[in-house]
Amino acid sequence: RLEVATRLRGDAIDQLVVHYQPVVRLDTGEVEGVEALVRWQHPERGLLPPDSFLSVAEETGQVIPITRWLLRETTRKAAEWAAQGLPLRMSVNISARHFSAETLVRDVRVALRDSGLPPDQLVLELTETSVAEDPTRAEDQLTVLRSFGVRVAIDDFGTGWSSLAQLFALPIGTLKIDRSLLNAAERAVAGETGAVLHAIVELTRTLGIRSVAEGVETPEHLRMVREAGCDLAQGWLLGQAMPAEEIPRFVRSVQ
Ligand code: G
Ligand code: G
Ligand code: MN
Ligand code: NA
Repeated sequence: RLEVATRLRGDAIDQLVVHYQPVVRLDTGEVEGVEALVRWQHPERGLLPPDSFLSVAEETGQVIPITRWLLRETTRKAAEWAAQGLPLRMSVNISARHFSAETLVRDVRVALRDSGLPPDQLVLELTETSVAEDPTRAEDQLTVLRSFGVRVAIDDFGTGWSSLAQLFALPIGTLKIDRSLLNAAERAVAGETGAVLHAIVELTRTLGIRSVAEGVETPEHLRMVREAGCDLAQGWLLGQAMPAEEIPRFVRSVQ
């Protein structure tokens, strides 16, 4: 772990690559957007998943310059696709550390300004736990970000045990239902997972926010999330994360 952290401090940002996973509209089947997922193209160890280096980067604070770079890279990419007639909403994961830092607002503003991307095409994904840490500050931070016109999604919903009242008092536009719920469908009575999904979707409808089902891996998963009325879905069945060059062809092939 230490070795990895040390290496990231050098020129490793140059070795990061971004893959993009399609986010699909369940009513039309169209790709509405993509989620940016970072990987480390390590010179000796190959392509490393984010889990293997982001937790250390979070501890050292390196996650902030990494995400700053990622915001610039992904907004530029989304603006480039839009100029090619392929407008895709870009979702970027923001770590708890970055969310609680002063610099996030500036980093988002600079990325939007330099890329020219319309702000409503950028979605910041925050976990339940990072907004629950300090709800008052979270609300202030989100209000400023929302005033730019960017969208905010709560990621990994259902894993954080946060206060629902506090969570839904925040100015959020989208709820991403953690894939553990669909994973549980294989173990639990399928009807139970369906009922939970229904209840979550009802809740989002009432609150006027959109729902994304994550981890759609099988036709049965897809059937369940359609039946529950989720707005959007993501998962291996619908499209894996892929390099930027593959996105235009993928998006056109499903439309
Ligand atoms: O795509 P993958 O399964 O490898 O991602 C694993 C985890 O890493 C996911 O929980 C995802 O949210 C997180 N992750 C991926 N990319 C980023 C990133 O750019 N920033 C942060 N903070 N987390 C990311
Ligand atoms: O925490 P976050 O939602 O950002 O995590 C996204 C992660 O989920 C990525 O690492 C991505 O590779 C992974 N992922 C995407 N689709 C699926 C899927 O259908 N099944 C599983 N198990 N993981 C998925
Ligand atoms: Mn995410
Ligand atoms: Na998630």
